[in-house]
Order: sequence, then C-alpha cells, then structure tokens
Amino acid sequence: METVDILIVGAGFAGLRALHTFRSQGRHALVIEASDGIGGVWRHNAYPGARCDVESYDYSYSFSPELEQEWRWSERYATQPEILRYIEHVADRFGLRDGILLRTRMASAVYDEAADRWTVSSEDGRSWSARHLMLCMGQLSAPKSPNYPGLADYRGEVLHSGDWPNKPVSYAGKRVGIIGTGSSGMQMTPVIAQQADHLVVFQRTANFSIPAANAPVTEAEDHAVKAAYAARREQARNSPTGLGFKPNRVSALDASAQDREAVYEAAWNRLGFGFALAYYDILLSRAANDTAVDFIRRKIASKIDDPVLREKLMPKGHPFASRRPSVDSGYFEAFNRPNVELADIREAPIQRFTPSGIETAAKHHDLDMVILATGFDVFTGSLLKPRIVGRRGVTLRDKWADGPTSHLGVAVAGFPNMLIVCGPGSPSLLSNVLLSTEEQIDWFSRLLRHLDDKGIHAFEVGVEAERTWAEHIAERVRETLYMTTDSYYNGAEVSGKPRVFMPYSGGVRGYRRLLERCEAEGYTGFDFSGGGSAAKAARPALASHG
Ligand code: N01
Repeated sequence: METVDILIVGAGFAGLRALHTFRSQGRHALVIEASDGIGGVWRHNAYPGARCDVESYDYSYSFSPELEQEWRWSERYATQPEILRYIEHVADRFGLRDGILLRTRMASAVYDEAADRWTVSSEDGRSWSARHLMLCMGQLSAPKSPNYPGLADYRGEVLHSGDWPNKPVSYAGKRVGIIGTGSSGMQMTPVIAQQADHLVVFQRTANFSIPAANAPVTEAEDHAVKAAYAARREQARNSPTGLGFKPNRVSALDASAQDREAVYEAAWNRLGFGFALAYYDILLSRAANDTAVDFIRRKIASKIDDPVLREKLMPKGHPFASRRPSVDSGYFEAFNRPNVELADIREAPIQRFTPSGIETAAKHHDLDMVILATGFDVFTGSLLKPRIVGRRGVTLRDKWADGPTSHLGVAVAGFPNMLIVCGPGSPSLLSNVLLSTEEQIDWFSRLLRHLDDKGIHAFEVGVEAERTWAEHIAERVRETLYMTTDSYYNGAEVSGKPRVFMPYSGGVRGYRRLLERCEAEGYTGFDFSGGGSAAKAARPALASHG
C-alpha cells in the first residue's frame, strides 16, 4: 500500500490547486480521479452552449501572476472547451500530471484511529494510506436522472448534460427533447434549436435568466485587466460573492421608480449574474425583490412573440435569485423559432416514455433524442457516494442523515484529518466557486503547516463547534429569501433529502474573516490530540460580517 501525506479526491479545479499548493509545501500529495481525464465538471458538462457565467478573468486561478499574464481568454464568458484547455494547460505548466491517477474511483476511505491515518481504496482494489484526506469532489458532480416509467424501453438516445459523451453529437435532422430548464437546459436550448429538426423543451419550473452580455475580449481589454490584475483580485475577494460586484448600498424601495429603472437597465445590459446585487436588499426583502421581478418579467416578455408562450415562460411563484437564476445567450428568443416547442409539464405532466418518445398528459412527442438537463444531487451527492468511515465506524452518510454538518464548512466532527473543499457549510455555489476554492486551500495549507510546527498528528473539530456553525448558517439565511422557496440550496432537488440550507450565505469576505479569526485564535473549534498540543476545542466566537 502506497503511503502519502495527502490523498486528494478529484482532479477538477480544486484538486489541481490542492496538488500544486501541497507539493509546493514539500508534501507528498496524490490525486485520484474517477474519470479518464482531468477537469471535473468542466470535462463532464460538455453539452452544446456550456459556458461559465462568471467572467473568465475572475473564474481563473489567482495563485500565479505568471499564469495570469500568459493566458489569453478569448471571450468575456469562456466556453466549456476553452476552460478545459485552460485546466489542461495548468496541469502541464505546473507539472501536475504525474501526481494524478486517472480512472481511479474512490470506493471507501476508512479512518484508522490507532494510526491516525486514512486508508483509501479504489473500486478496482488499490489502496493508499494517507495522513490527510482532502475531498475535492465538486458540488455538481452527481447527475440526477428522472425515473419515468418506460424510460428503459425508449429506443432513442438519452444523454445527461452532466455526463456528456466525449464524442461529437449530431442533432441534424432529429427531433430532440430537453427535460429541465435550469442553467444547463437554458444554455443548450438556443444552440440545439439551430441544428435540430424539431426541439421540445419540457419545462417544470420557469427560471429567471439574465442575458450574458458575452463578447470577445479585445487586446485593449486584455491589457487593461492584466495591468491591474492584483487589484481586480482584491476587489473580487472583498465583494460579497467573489464576483467583484459591490452591492448598491441603496434600498430598491428607497430609489425613485425612474432611478430604479435606470439601475436595472444598466445591470441587465452588463452584469449578468451580478444583477442580484443591483440593490443590496434584492435577496433580503420580498418587496425589494418584487421590483426586480417586475423588471425582469417585462424584459423577458419583450423577447417572446407569442402571448401564450410568453405567459408560460414567465418565471412566477418564487423570488428572483432565491433559486439559482441562469445567465443565457438567446434562450427566450429561441422559442420564436418555428422548430421550437414548449411542453409545460407543470400543466400537463410527463406520464411515461414510450419506445418512440415522451407522452405527457396533453400529447405524445415523437423524439429521436432526449437530453436530461435535470441537474444534480447538489452539495452532498458526490461526497456521500463512496463509503467514508470516521471514528467508531460511523459513516459520513449516517453522520449527515439529517443534513450536512461541519465546522466552518471545512471539517466534520468524528472525521479527523479530513478536509472538504467548497462543500456544504461554505460559500461554495453562492460565490465565485473558484475564488472560494483557492481561499480554502490556502487556509488549509496554513493549517497543515501549523500542525507540523507544533508536531501535531491529528486534528478534529468538535460537535459543539459544528452546532455553533449550523446556528450561524441558519441565522444568516434567515436574513434572506433563500428559504422561501424549494431549491437545491435547501435540499429540495432530491425527494427525501433533508430540508436544510446547505451553503453559507454570509458572503466570501465575511467567511474569510471567520476563517482568519479561527486561525488567529489558535484554531478555535479544533481539537489537536495527536502531538502534545495544549489546544482544546473551544466554542468559536462568531460575528456577523456582511
Ligand atoms: O440543474 P438545475 P442544471 N422532471 O438543478 C428540472 C451550474 N451550472 O444542470 O426546477 C422534469 O438548476 C428542474 O425542474 P424544477 C449552476 O450552478 C452552471 O441546469 O425542479 N424536470 C430544473 O428545471 C446551476 O445552477 C453553468 O421544477 C425535472 C432542471 O431540471 C447548476 O449547475 C451552466 C426533473 C434542473 O435544473 C445546475 O444546473 C450550467 C424531473 N424529474 C450549470 N428533475 C454555468 O454557466 C429536475 N427537473 C457556469
């Protein structure tokens, strides 16, 4: 059995960054990756139209000024192939490939209490002994497929947006169905509409979407960003979501109708996802949110010719951004094409698949291909697939049966020497997830250095610290509209999943301050039992940070 200092699970953005960082500290780190290539979600979500909805210059690594200067993004919002090329480049540029084992899916990780080490085993029977286990398994890595009657007998092709085949897919001359209108469904619709003979979009919940305002990056823009990159990163780090936008300090309700219209118009044309920060209280007050909803609905309405379709495509019943809105490039406009049809499956639900298509309560749709853009078991799906066993034989699945718990979103009581990157309890999907990933990994690297300096073998967080963090997450989310609707933020995307708000809504700056305070105070909430440290788990003092 090979022995390593850190076993990192997953070779996406997080796993590669962790490998580079821990190697730079002189540690023996190894990444295991289930698939046959690196890139994580950016490898698997290769559906047509896939692109990032965070600006390329912000959705990129910040750890190397040389890399920042060398890499040339071609568009404001990079496509999936360009992001994957970037990831492959980083792996080569920093010599990471020899630290990654592909086609190696973790089956189990078991903590050996006597040795203070993890034994990690792959599905094909190999195993490793590691002092630390770092889970970089992604939040959107467990695709979720509906289980409609007759699906197994359907004779056409079935694809999932999150498990896209690694080969060209042709839509020409085909009748294609897309189930799901989240970001994935909304991104692929206009692209497939241009190629397919006929496209049916099966919509259960109409989603809000802001136009991407994508454009090629000019030489002048590239120079301007690169001349002041450090300042841009600093601004992103100190913005609530890590996107660089500062919320407007004015309440949407205090602005005059005329001013509000101008602010929303500017945000609509330029900010994409940042529209939610056009006023600071859009996600805090239903009345403020209603002003944004009113504006967005008018904008969406102006894009759709047919009045019946217009009404069906109009998001309703939930506040804007309480569920993840999309950033699209021509989604609503696609429904003006004669070859695109909307199937409102809230009104006429899918009854079954037939060998030749899908039958709803209204009609039968003949389809050559069905694309499931039905999302993921978010936050916990990938973490709970393998068997992770902590102290006294308790599995993470058992431990999280009522919802995920952690201290600061980084570590779990009963699972010593285990760290989770961008998991539940951290800003994760409520932030520029790449920025959050890097900030956590840098913090982890300082934690491990602290352990070395003090001669500590093992760390573990306390249950009291977990309770305090759960209370803090709940307290922060109560200030918002997130719990007023069902979403994958609160576990509603999978039936039977505990209804718990999972990410941390206090913002990336506030979160970083809490991590820094924990560190400055000698790692409050952590118990260092292995190496004679006097540190004891203590109730962490938390404060509100905006
Ligand atoms: O998944 P989703 P996604 N029958 O969960 C519907 C990121 N991302 O893959 O809302 C019929 O958002 C479901 O309906 P409902 C981003 O964080 C980023 O689109 O549950 N329909 C919904 O419409 C995003 O939020 C980019 O009623 C079913 C859809 O499927 C996250 O990934 C691009 C169904 C699922 O929407 C996930 O997005 C793409 C069923 N049984 C994704 N089950 C970027 O731009 C589910 N649905 C970076």
